[in-house]
Amino acid sequence: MGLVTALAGIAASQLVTAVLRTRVTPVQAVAESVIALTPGPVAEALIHVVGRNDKPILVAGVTVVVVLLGVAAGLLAGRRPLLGQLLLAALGVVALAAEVSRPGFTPVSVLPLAIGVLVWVVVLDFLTTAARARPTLVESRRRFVLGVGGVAVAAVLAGAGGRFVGQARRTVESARRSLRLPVSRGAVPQGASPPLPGVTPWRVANADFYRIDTALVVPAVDPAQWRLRIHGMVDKEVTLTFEDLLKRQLTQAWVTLCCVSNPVGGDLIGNAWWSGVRVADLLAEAGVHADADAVRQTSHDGWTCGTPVEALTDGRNALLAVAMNGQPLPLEHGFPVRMVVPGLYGYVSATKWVTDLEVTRFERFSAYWTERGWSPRGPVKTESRVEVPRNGAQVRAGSVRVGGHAWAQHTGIAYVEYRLDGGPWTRADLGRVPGRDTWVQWSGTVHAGGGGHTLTVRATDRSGYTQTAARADVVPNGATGWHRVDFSAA
Ligand SMILES: Nc1nc2c(c(=O)[nH]1)N[C@H]1C(S)=C(S)[C@@H](COP(=O)(O)O)O[C@H]1N2
Ligand SMILES: [Mo]
Repeated sequence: MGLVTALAGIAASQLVTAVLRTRVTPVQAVAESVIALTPGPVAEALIHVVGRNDKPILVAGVTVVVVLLGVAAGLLAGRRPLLGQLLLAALGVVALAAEVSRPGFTPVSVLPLAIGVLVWVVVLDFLTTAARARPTLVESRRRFVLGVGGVAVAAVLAGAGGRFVGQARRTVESARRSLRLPVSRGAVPQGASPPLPGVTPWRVANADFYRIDTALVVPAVDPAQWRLRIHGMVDKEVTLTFEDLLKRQLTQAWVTLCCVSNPVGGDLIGNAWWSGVRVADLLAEAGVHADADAVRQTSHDGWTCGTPVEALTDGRNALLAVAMNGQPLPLEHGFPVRMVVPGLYGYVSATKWVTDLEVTRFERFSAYWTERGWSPRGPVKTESRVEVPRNGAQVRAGSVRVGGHAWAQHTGIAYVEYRLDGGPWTRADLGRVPGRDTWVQWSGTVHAGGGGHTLTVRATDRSGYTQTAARADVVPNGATGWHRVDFSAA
């Protein structure tokens, strides 16, 4: 009885969410609050790394807890109906607190929750009354069973309906499909990839591009509604529509984006051809005050980060990007507009679904990840990794081809060296790159006799810095250390 009640309420709130197109369902709002309230950099590091996987798990977890509490309320209501109702009401209050604290909250967002709780209270009351009728009377038993069955069926229907009825996402997907942007797909430079199967392609396809964000529900931002406001320490505020943005001079460039949470040898990195408007031009139009040193960026879903004014105005291709590899940004990667800044980790620069740029000073604010123990400034560290052979691979003894990627965005890679076991460092062949802002593919050959081997790689950037062997954790500003793989030859 409690189970049916809980499911009915959740399903009803989901249906109302879908019909009203509010941003998140009450359950998702609670799950988002759980993320926001998780204390300590370690817990956050976990969330950051787990990326896309934590979300369905978390939402499922919250659903299970709500359902269990519903069962408890049902059991309670069997004896003390008022207590059962009170438990449900308390649950409603927790969800309400979560919703109010979420970005994009409007009074309308309360409706799904209100209707969900109303359904709970009414259904529980109906079922307890039915259960209390004399069980000896066949008639009332049948009525009870019919009641439970009816509510269960209605709940399933409402839940299913909620998934399909007028989702905001579908509207935005179709707006995205009908966009024709004046962008090119970008040609991969000749010689960027040495012929070595098993190495990640130099251009990472949109569908394969890593994804990191805190959004439980991918924001569905209609380009017709999108606005970017530039304000704060500026001579004059600027507000742009998507159309305004497209009228500006477009810049297109290869830029490699990576995540501060990428462990040594990890794959939270991708390279793409980005098309967008230079942030420097827009900031110049607004007139940045001389004493400002930071831009506080805010996304549609309330995520924030702080970017040095210098990185946005020093001549590099810091872009408000509208396209990725010649396509409008995928929704997951920030449609309709995101920031991309060569040389900075994503957590301090690459705001997806960006809507607000406040020119300010670093000491005046903290941002989403800096509040959780990560550094306010996040320049990319010089790194490299082995992709061939894979760790644990078995290869034929003799001459073995090896390779991978190295990166030091906006500094550039000077050379890459690899070493078999305790042998001498050998310089790798480097793929051709268009500039300093992308990763570089490296390759080479080692002579491996039968048995176990270790291959180690290290890169030196164009400032003359060679990667340190000292291992540092990803918190607070990026991992260091040499990547090595173990393989065996026979
Ligand atoms: N709105 C929003 N933008 C965001 C984030 C986020 O959580 N929310 N995460 C940032 C981080 S930590 C990274 S590494 C990049 C990842 O961009 P991608 O998902 O397109 O690869 O987005 C950045 N932009
Ligand atoms: Mo990140």
